[in-house]
Amino acid sequence: MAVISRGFHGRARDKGHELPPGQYETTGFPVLSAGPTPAVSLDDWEFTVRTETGVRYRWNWQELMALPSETPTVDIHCVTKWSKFGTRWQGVSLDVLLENVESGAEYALVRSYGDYTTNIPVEDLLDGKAWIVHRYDDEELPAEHGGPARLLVPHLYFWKSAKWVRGIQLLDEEERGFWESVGYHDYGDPWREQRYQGD
Ligand SMILES: Nc1nc2c(c(=O)[nH]1)N[C@H]1C(S)=C(S)[C@@H](COP(=O)(O)O)O[C@H]1N2
Ligand SMILES: [Mo]
Repeated sequence: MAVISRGFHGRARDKGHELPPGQYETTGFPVLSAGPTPAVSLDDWEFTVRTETGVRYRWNWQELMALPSETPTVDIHCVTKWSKFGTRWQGVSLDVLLENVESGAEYALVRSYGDYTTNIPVEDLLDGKAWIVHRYDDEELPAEHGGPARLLVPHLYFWKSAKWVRGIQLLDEEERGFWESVGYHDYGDPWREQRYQGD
């Protein structure tokens, strides 16, 4: 007798992709920016990690390019309810960037050129879950999608994936970012539908 798992049949699956609750699939790539697209030249670009004790670690563009990169293909989920399956990126894992950073901090506040911020627990940046990406679909990352480089943290709602990333501040206590301080969820897990504070 065939044993069929109810869970398997009860879920909408498309080539292994799954939609979190309340989301719909889009095949386009919407642009969502809270302000103007900042112009950052590669000569001036730098990425800074600042620890809870004030120690700074910096990478310029050449130094970022010299680090080993990965090519994650991931599904992304925006809190405005679109999801996009199978997006292809190239960038440096945060495991590589944070490897030699001495810190015991649990929280991170990610900062962008143009002053956008978002808060993420440090553990959600580690173990292959987050990248600083500089290429999308085999091309340089377009400025409207966060080029020269953006954070990619696909297991959280896409507002956590800060475009035009310029640094990460490590903190002992959580500080809220741009959307979190106006009511969006501190963590933002799409699978638990954590859209707003209190969800
Ligand atoms: N710096 C910055 N990063 C940002 C945003 C922003 O307004 N500024 N918007 C966020 C939101 S709400 C989403 S859904 C994604 C959108 O990325 P996209 O424009 O490449 O689709 O970027 C996130 N990162
Ligand atoms: Mo979003």
